[in-house]
Amino acid sequence: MTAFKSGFAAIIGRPNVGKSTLMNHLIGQKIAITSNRPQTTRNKIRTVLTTEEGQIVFIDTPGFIRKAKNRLGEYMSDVSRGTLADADVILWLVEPSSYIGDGDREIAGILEAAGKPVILLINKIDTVKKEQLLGVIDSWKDVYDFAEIVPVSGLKETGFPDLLESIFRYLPEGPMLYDEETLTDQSMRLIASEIIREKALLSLNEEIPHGIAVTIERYHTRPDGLTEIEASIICEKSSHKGIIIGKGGSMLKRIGTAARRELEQMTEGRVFLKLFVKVRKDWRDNDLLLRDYGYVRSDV
Ligand SMILES: Nc1nc2c(ncn2[C@@H]2O[C@H](COP(=O)(O)OP(=O)(O)OP(=O)(O)O)[C@@H](O)[C@H]2O)c(=O)[nH]1
Ligand SMILES: [Mg+2]
Repeated sequence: MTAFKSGFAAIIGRPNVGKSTLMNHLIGQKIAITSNRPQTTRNKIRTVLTTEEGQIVFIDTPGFIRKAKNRLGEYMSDVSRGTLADADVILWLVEPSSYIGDGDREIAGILEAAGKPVILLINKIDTVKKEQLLGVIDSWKDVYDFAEIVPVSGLKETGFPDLLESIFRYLPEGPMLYDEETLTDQSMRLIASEIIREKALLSLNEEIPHGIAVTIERYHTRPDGLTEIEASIICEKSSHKGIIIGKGGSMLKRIGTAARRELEQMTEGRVFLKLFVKVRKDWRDNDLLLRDYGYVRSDV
């Protein structure tokens, strides 16, 4: 019997490479929202995987961006960088492509300074042929002094046994950090706000999704099991408000129905969801509003 291990594995990389999808599939439950739009994740999200070998606390992070366009972007950038200090091992996810951009080189520089073991995860290998993959590994291996390189597909759950084995190699011996049943540090209230944001991201086009936040005004589970949720979708302009509500309320209804269905699955009960839309001009550059919406610097 080897000793029980425990520690933190930070999941980092450029936007949209599949960090949140990978984490959800590793723990076997959707906790972090995902979408095909870059910069979906805005905060760090901890989830826990407990096996016989040990306990891995995954930390999902916002994608690394080179230049933030507003205060929210700066905040997200700080969250990503700040996470490195807490990690025992860093999982750097990349697309299965031989192209290595300036953003990737910048990440390599940041990791150099952090001085932690880094496992390169070549993700989304379901989208490339085996022959191509060898070329991709070859292009990446000199970008950084990687502890290991592991090809995976978060979506198809390919390469997971190898990945877990690699992660455990870099975790110290230690006790359980969370009790065995714990899956995440996220409250249901927070998860609910994120699910609503995800459905808005998926339903809306163009620039609007980046400018929205969701706040939960009321979250109450009645004795009969029905959960009542009132939430506001915050946007930046009144023209956006019209689009979010849609013709005769059709867009808001679509977002609400999709969110309610997923919330009902999660809570295993009925959900009554009431959505409002509010305009808060330029909230992404307003420190007070950022705090109100859960982007709190002291948490970084
Ligand atoms: N084919 C394929 N698609 C994937 C895989 N993993 C993620 N995706 C897709 O890639 C897109 C981005 O996934 P996310 O998990 O939201 O990516 P992320 O890195 O967390 O993105 P940010 O939070 O914006 O930084 C989504 O459309 C996913 O469905 C994979 O293994 N294979
Ligand atoms: Mg994400």
